Amino acid sequence: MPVATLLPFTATPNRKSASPTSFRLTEKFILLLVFSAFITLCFGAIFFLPDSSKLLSGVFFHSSAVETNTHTGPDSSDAGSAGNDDRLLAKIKKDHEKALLEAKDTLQKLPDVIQNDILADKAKVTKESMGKGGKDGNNLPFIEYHRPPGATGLEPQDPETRERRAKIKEMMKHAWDSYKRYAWGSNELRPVSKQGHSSNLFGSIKGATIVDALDTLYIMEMFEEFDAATDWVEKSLDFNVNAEVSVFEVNIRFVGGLLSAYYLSGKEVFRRKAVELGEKLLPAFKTPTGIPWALLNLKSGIGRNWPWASGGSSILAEYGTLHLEFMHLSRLSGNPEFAQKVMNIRKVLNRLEKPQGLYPNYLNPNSGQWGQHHVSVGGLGDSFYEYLLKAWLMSDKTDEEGKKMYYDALQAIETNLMRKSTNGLTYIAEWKGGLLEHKMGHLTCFAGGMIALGADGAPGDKTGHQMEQAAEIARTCHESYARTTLKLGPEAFRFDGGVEAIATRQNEKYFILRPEVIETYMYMWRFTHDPKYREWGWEAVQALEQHCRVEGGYSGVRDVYASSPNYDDVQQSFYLAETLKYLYLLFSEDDHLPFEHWVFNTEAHPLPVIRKDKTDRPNEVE
Ligand code: DMJ
Repeated sequence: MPVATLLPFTATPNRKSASPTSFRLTEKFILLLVFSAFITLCFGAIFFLPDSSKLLSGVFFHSSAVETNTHTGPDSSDAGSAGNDDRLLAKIKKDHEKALLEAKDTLQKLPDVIQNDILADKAKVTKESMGKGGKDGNNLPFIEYHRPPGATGLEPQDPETRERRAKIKEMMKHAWDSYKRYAWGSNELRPVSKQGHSSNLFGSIKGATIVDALDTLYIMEMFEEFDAATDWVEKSLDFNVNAEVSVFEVNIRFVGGLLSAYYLSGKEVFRRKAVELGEKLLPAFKTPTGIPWALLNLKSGIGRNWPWASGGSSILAEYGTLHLEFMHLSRLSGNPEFAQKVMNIRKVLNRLEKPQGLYPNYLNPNSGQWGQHHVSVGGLGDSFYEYLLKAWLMSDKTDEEGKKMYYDALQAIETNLMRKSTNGLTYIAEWKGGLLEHKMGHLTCFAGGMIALGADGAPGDKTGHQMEQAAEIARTCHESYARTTLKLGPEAFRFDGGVEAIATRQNEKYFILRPEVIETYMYMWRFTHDPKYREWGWEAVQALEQHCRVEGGYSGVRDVYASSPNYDDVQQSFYLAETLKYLYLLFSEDDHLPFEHWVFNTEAHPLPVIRKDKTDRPNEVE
């Protein structure tokens, strides 16, 4: 049935052609009656139906106080309106005066303080808006995940390299399986006594090896193991502990490990856990200068410094090794506070006079003054320099301040600490109040890789010079291994008393599965493709297999000059995070975790470069 036939008074072609005289009088009368009833109904509707404009304004427009006042109108006959107006005027006047006073206060503040206030206000607003459900169920902003390139790599072309890489994967499997079998959930494994080991660096946080190993498992494509580790993180990784932790260690291993696992896998649980832990570390910054405490009770938020550290000082390599992780935490959480905290550290450092351009290892967080004038590119100082360079690289080379601080510091190190032995070995000594101690730590050996990584951006045509320095440091560190019985490097070696690259003190002869020398081989291989770096790496693999591998995993040894190993019975979590990862990358193609897209934190956890033109997509690199 056509619709038109159902409607009254609808002209149809037939009706149009009909003559008006065809209506009879009674029909006309009835039509008039119906028409007038309809008109009456319309009028009634105008007066009695609710005001539709008001209904609409509730749905589509938000009425403000100003609008309400306007609607009420200044000529309202409301008896109380005169009183209301007076109160309103008084309030406006008060607000105005308050604003003037605040402006006056602000003008008296230093620009730095004003900027900090603005940043703090911004952080507060962000935090509040996070609480108002602007974010997902975990109070985190939505982020579209894009995996950066090179998360996994192709098999190497050359058969020998392929075989060697496979061997390193087998070593990882042995280390991981042993940990899983004997120490699952503990921080580390005791491979000889086959039980768990808990370091007090992590308080009662558990699972350091699991979190530290996540990204190594992923890049080696050990996905079954990665899934088991992920499951443990989801169900058992707990930061609600009433215990004191090392802010630095927890940051580089746990926050760093979780961030890398997130960027490699895209699993939200890692982002959530990283941000949760990062927030728990924030109270460490509650000091008069904002230089964080070394130790923090995660429950009470009370911090302190190591009692042995120069009159309660904070340590350069600790407070200076938060930058990369905290920048990523801000990107992933939408909370600028993390970034502000680490940028403030730089501000404090840049205000201080530096002896010979060097950064002393100790800084008092209360006074903002240096403690003892000890300088080291090894323990207590090392990763501070590394993070200056990597902050610049990770910022897509926009962090000019980090860049300048790095190259200036390196120049001061070259002038004051770098020396050549009688037989031509370049080393980096330690500096104590102006006097040199001719000792180089195993930890200092990372500097070969760092200098090579920064050589390309070196100012004043120094690229070649810095590459030579890096190669010389790699050679010295290789010598420190080659001159031992076990072919593994001592904790520290000396260039005095007639020795070169040899440990002379009993308490410096141990090897705890550290990565720094292999880390430098890996960087040198990538930049030069000189086969000697792979050969040196392979020598280390053989020594590890021969002297550190035991049935229950891998152990450190107490004396690298002894004829047979005396085990320390600890499989350090960094053995899985760093040593085995750098070895694997040394025998991988260059497009596996390529340097133009990834920057390694000091625990070898890869973090993507934050592209300057992709501000809204923190993990997108292309
Ligand atoms: C690691 O935890 C990190 O590399 C840190 O920066 C220094 N020491 C250990 C490994 O030796």
